[in-house]
Amino acid sequence: MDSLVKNAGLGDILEKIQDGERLSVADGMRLFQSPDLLPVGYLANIVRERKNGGNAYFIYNQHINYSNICTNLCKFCAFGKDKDSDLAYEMSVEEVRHKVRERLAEPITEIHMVGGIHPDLPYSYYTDLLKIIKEERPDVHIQAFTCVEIAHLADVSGLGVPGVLEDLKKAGLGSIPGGGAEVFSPRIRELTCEKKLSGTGWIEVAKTAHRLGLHTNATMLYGHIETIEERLEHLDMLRQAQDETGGFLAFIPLAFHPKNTELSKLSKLSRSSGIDDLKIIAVARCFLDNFPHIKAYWVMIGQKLAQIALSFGADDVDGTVKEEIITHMAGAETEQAMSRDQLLRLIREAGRIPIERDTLYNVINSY
Ligand code: V47
Repeated sequence: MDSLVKNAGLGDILEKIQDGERLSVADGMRLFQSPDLLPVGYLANIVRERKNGGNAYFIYNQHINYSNICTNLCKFCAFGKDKDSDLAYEMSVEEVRHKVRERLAEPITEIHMVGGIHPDLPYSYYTDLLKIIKEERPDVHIQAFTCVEIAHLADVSGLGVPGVLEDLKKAGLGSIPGGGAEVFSPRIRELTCEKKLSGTGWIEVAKTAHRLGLHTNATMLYGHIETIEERLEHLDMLRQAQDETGGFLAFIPLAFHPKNTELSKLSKLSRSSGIDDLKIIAVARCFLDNFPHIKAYWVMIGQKLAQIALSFGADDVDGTVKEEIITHMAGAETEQAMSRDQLLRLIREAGRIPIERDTLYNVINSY
């Protein structure tokens, strides 16, 4: 395989990776531009193996999207709706309690909860959500509110970002998911989500969370109008932030799903290819040398490709999920949930050891 990598003109990058040397942005560009997927995957697999050995992680989790009402109305999003839309919804705190209660018999360790940027819900609604989840399931880890929602809540509460994070922590927040990052480039934000928190704003919220002891994840929404330069710029900003704080747990590339989105009405866009899905995971694994985990989120790329991604740099496939709305509103054809047995099979068949983890990657069970 080493000769295959050299024949692909990537011999110097192989040497860097073998020596544990950091890749430059130019190296990352060459990996993206390489027409040879297998050598890029091989490089990523070296990094994955060094960091995570034979382990591949999953989690028993539940997703709750408390409301899709959103003032940002990003052009790539089919989930967010105007308050007056027929498709708008908003769960009451008691409805969220019910959602948690109806699954108390399951060994759920994480509740992943995000929503839109709501124009008029009071701050107490958000702290009440956290409190009632903890009342129903005291031991669950709540991973909730993207950096974009946190910035919004900092405004609504008047507490500022550090203040709101401390307050949400007291109410039960355990960590912050990676959504809302999209592509940090001001050009992409201007064209697709001009009302949203800026890329540097997103990074600042994440770094503030890290400094207050809250871990966060990071995502990148790819496969629409972004260039590979903009992908690398995004990854570089994440790598620099991680150098400063060390608080990111996982990077999760999110494949753009065009159905029902404004962006697909403006220009003809199709789903990302399998090659691009794998390449982005592999380049991220090679480039983000300070991220412990790269997640192949099966909801976005399908169970089969997520399985293969475990040989292209990914060491995590996310979890049971149930039930996913954001990507399904945009045309995802994947299931809305996976069982633990299905996840075990997916991972075992990929030649990895299935590790059920909690949100912070503590081992719950090694199978
Ligand atoms: O923030 C919106 C993205 C995100 C579309 O942190 C879209 O572990 C594809 O962030 N096609 C929400 N993606 C999902 C998310 C996430 C999911 C699973 C695990 C974690 C984690 C984070 O989905 C949004 C946005 O970036 N999104 N619209 C779309 N049409």
